[in-house]
Amino acid sequence: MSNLRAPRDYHNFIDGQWVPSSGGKTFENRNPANNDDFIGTFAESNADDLNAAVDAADRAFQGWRLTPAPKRAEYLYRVGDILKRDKEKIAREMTREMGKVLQETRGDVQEAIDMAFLMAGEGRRLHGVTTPSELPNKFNMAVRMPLGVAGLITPWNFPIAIPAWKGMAALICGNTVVIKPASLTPLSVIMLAEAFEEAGLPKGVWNVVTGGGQEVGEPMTKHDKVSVISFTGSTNVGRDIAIACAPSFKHVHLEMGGKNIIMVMDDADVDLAVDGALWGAFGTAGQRCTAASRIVAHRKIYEQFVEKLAGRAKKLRVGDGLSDSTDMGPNVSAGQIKTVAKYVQIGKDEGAQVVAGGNTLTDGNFAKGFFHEPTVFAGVKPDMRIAQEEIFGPVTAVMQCDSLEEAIAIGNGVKYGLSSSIYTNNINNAFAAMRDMYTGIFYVNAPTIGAEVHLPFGGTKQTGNGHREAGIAGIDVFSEWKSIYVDYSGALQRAQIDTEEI
Ligand code: UN1
Repeated sequence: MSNLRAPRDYHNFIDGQWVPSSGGKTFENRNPANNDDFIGTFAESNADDLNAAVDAADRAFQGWRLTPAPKRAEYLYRVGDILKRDKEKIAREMTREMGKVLQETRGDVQEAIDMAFLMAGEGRRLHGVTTPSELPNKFNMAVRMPLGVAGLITPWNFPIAIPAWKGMAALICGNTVVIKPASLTPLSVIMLAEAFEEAGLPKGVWNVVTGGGQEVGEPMTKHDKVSVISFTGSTNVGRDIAIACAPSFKHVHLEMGGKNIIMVMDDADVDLAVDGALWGAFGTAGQRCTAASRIVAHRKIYEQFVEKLAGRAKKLRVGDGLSDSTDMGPNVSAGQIKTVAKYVQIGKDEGAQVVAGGNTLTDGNFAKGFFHEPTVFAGVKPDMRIAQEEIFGPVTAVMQCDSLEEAIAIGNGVKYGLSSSIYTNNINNAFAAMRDMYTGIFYVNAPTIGAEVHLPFGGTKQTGNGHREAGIAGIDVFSEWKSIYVDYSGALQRAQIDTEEI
């Protein structure tokens, strides 16, 4: 632990300054693997703090908007380099505040680095459209313009990657940013702000306000000067945000729940599918929007698959994510552990069988953290609550099917549509599932997790509201189209009227 930061008071980052909340309130942040490990206090902000940050972002907007995009990109390249240099340090602090194992927090920082570089590259593209006019001596094009102040509300499960997905896209398009990180993982976003500060980003372009959803998030969704909100979190909170943004027609991008499925066909490489299911279900202790919380296995390989999966799940080593010998870290909070335990009970009451795990861990080293065993339910029916509702913990529900068609019907039979996957060696099955699964992300012979930053990320149905982040799709959220017509004929030319009939 010696190379971790000493506890201290962290402040908001507003207009290039580190400032405490105007109300003087703070909240504590502790390690979910060991509650005695105190990380520091953070500003418990209020609407005045949020207003100050939005005013700073609004003042900075004109200068930033008019900074050429390739110049804006230079700051992003610099931030990418700083994150690369500090990757290990940031990853360790992130494991300490969020719990997932070090390999995964390194991946989280890497995702932020990748996004910084991807969006920096966009600074020399941000392509628009040029197209012929229907009239002579007239030039037509459509260009992207920024919206203004972007309000970002980000989750705790990818504490730096998701802020970077949203933030890098917002900045390269010429928007300024106010971000409210999840209260369970504020330090990761503070560390990102430190990188922006070191990169010399102009003051007011990136602002961080820590604190609660009601105190900071809600006023953000209602603020006149915030033009777009981008949120990742639960479907219920996403709905409230959409409603709060509706009266002012604020743009809103929502990335919400998932109930992702792995389909294992009778012609699959079963051992490969077991590897994928373990990683998909128990990576990040199941706390990913993309987690494989459902599996459907063909009747012919079902028994074999369940036995192997349960055997491997029992062998996963649960513990402190900072230790090299840990495969799966704690859940992020007491509340999260309670939800997991509640759903395990629901699954038992519904008649599903626990074939691995099933318990909260409270003895010895586990006593001071929020640990739960990797848990596999078998004999699950598609309409059971554990097969329908997002749990966001280390629990997966295995079902049985007789055909690809049935697997697809089960797969699509939930209210979410984020990610899905098939294990098969039959190319026809793979292509049919690729076409018919109504999810925003689909994998063949890989689990439901593992999205890369240069492809669109998001989902259908109650997972999203039609937008995507990451890739080029990510810049659609943070830019508006302006269609421009330049008439150099010297005469009045009327579209649709002064065109010659042929
Ligand atoms: C999330 O689950 O909220 O594809 C994000 C993945 C990661 C991102 C997940 N690259 O699982």
